[in-house]
Amino acid sequence: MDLEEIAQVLDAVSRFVRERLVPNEDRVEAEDAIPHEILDEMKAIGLFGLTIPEEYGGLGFGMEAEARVIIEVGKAAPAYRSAFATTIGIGSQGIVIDGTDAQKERYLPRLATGEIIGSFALTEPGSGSDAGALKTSAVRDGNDFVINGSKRWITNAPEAGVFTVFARTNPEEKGARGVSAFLVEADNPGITIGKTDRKMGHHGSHTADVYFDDCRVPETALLGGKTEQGFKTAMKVLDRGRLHIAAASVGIAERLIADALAYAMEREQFGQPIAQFQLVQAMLADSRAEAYAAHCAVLDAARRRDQGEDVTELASCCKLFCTEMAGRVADRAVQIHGGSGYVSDFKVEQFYRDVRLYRLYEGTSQIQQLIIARRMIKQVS
Ligand code: COS
Repeated sequence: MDLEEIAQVLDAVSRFVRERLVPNEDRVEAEDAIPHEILDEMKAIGLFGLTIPEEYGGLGFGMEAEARVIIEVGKAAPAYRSAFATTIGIGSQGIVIDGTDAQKERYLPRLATGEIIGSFALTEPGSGSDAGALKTSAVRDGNDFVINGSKRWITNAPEAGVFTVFARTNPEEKGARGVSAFLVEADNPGITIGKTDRKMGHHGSHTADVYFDDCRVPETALLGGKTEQGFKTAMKVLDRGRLHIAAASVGIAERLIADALAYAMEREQFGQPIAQFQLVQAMLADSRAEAYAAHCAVLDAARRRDQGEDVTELASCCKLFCTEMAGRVADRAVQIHGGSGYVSDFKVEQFYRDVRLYRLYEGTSQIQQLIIARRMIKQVS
């Protein structure tokens, strides 16, 4: 896509956010579901195919264009983005980056239209931050692999059509090296989806455990046709995913700032709008400055990724800074709203809960710090 076409998509997405997503936010929160008609509209705009290559029916957006779209969509309740985010991100990028031609042909066209939802099954009850310690096993049996184990908090598991599942094929190797990735279809009789988790926020976006009980898949389900490459695939996918979450954090921060400013201009105390008070202005100004820095950082790292740079360190810098920034901005937005920020009549109460997740998933802030520092040390040793 050329720049003009990307600008047209961005324009359509901005309009969609204002006219369709924001007005339906209370409904999504109350019903814990994205309305079907909105999902259909997302598919029609191309959101489910945003990052899938054009030859497989997607829009083929690079990282910068994706980040720009996600900043826009991020200005509405986070559950909307989550509906398509795993399909364009962690649930498809393993196939895009490392899949065989046959795997690409089998899944990418249906992912791009939203006909099937892609999901990413890495985390387990016993392995979260230490992803390489996962215990789910995949044992070769003739031309098949048999998968056993369980996965935890898997986003979009109840809706998924295909899971990228990480399982240990080499039991001798306890760490990251023994892990392989498989594409497992949700209608496989060896899969059971647990009950949908009750969460602090992100209502309308569903997570659940996924259980594999003698789940038999053909060897063609092995991602890229190679064993023991799964952990690297996961890390490559997460490099992109972390920039995506950073962009989403920028979007929600910009929304919270706009809402807090509007409230501060309207709410009067001591005979004047509270926006006239310097202590309120300080909260607005700090939020604006931090969101601006975060916006610039995520676009810079995204552009570098598009130019072929290794952005592992920068992706972690962006994930760390942008998600922590969104947490601070949400906290100030509640403070500016005062008591109104603590009741659910205004959206800040919900967004305050929603943004908390950004500092946890796709690697906690502490994991990002660890990745950044490890890279810094490696560069000088
Ligand atoms: N791209 C490509 N390869 C990568 C990579 C990346 N971004 N990051 C690591 N690798 C490779 C390493 O080079 C290493 O390869 P070799 O075995 O050939 O040396 C291999 O992967 C293992 O890497 P490492 O030794 O760094 O693994 P660790 O077990 O120490 O784990 C962390 C590293 C902690 C960074 C990783 O487990 C992690 O990201 N944890 C968080 C998981 C997460 O985000 N979970 C959220 C689930 S999705 S919602």
